[in-house]
This record gives sequence, C-alpha cells and structure tokens, in this order.
Amino acid sequence: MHQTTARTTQPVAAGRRAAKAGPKAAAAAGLTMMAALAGAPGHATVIDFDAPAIAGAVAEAPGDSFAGDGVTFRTVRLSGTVALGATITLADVNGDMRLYRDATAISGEQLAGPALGGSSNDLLMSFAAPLASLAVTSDDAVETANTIRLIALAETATAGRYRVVDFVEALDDAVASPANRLALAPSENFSIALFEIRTQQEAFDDLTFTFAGGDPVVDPPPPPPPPPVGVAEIPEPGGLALFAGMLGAATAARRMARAGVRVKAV
Ligand SMILES: [Ca+2]
Ligand SMILES: [Ca+2]
Ligand SMILES: [Ca+2]
Repeated sequence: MHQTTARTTQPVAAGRRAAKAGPKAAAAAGLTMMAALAGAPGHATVIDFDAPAIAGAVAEAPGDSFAGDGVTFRTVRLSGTVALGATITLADVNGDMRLYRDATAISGEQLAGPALGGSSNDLLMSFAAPLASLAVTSDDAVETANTIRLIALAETATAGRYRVVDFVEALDDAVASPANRLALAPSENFSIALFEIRTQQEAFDDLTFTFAGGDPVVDPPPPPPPPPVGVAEIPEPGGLALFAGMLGAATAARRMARAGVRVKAV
C-alpha cells in the first residue's frame, strides 16, 4: 500500500525530455524499438524504474517515459467482471503513471504504479510488439491483504472494450517470492496488459516482458524481366564460345588462302 496524499505535479527529467521531443518522436522511438526487438525471439526486457531518479517520495511521470524500452502506460479505471474470455471496459483517466521512491521497492529505491491514487485506479500497459510473457513483483509494503491482478488483454472492435486473454491475481501483502510475483505466459500472444488495483493504491517493480518475436518474412527474389520486344536474345556463354570458334576457323582459312596455301579438303 502507498499513501497518496503527497502527489506532486513535478514531472521527472525523462518526462520533460519526452514531452519536449513530442509524441511523434516518442512514437518514432517506439517504432524503432519495435523493429529492433520484434525480430528478437525470446528477448527479455526488465524495467526496474530506478531511472530517472525522482527528487521526492513520489512523482507523476508521463506515460511514455519508458517508450524507449518498448512500453507506454496510461492510468485507467476498470469496470466489468474479469474472467477468461470475458469483455471488460477501461475508462481513460489520464496519460500519466506514478513513480515512487521508498523502501518498498524490490530493486533499487524506485518502483511504479498508476497515477492519482486513493481509489481503484489501474495501470494500462501497451507494448510495442506482441508479448509471450509478462511479470511484475508487487511492492514490499506491510499491510492488510487485498487482491491485485495482472491481466493480458486483446482489443475488440469497440473502443474501450477489451477481451481478457489471461489473468493472475495475488494478495498485495505478500513480501516474498513467489507470492508477491504476478506472471503471465498465455498461449495467445498479447500486446496490452493491465495492473489492476481493486482497493487501495499499490505499486510494483521489475516489470519483465518477453517479446514473442518470430522469424521476419523474407520475400522470394523477383523473376528476371522478359527481354524487350524486337530485341534478339543474347546468346548463352556456350553459344558464344562456339560462335567464336567458327569465326576463328573462317579467318584462318582466309589467311591461308591469301598466302597461297592450299587447304586440303577432307
Ligand atoms: Ca526498482
Ligand atoms: Ca505489495
Ligand atoms: Ca493492502
């Protein structure tokens, strides 16, 4: 559990850089990363949220602060029943996430969660390429047990509606592995996931994901173009040698005739 009264509007340094660069630059960076990573089957990425360092105990950060690692975040609110194959609704809250700096971190001193806080706000993760697996570790806070979930989603034809591909749930008071770890590896690849906090504010650390990858499609070489109409085909090398041999014999015969040498007929 994290207290939520210390909200600050100070963006982190990386957030300022991303905002200055603009969404097109962030999108271009994401696409570059997608191109680099999508073709690397089994490539695992771990985001420990320890950089950029925040000055205080908590800071809101733009959701594209980690776009260069292949994932963007948005704070949303879930409604509907989470069940395999069911459809849920995600209402957009804002385009931010939150970084914490305290002793509940799993690695280093920082960890992440949804922006805002104090209610059941959830963190949507959109990945630059389809995933084969995804895992997070919940914070090390000593608290009463509440359910948290990690949900793999697929978009539907209706904006804001998502199909539940797979999900795992745990209790947020767990402070040791494997009880504090939420991990997914469904048979269906997915590129959207949700960290659902059903009651109080919760954070997580060490976001780990593996791109599904796959061999790149390689087009076969195109067939050679046909010769232009009216242009004779160029003889094959074998034909050229035969033609050169015949030409050489005729030339030699002419030279011998000019020199008065009789050529005996055979
Ligand atoms: Ca960390
Ligand atoms: Ca926890
Ligand atoms: Ca709790």
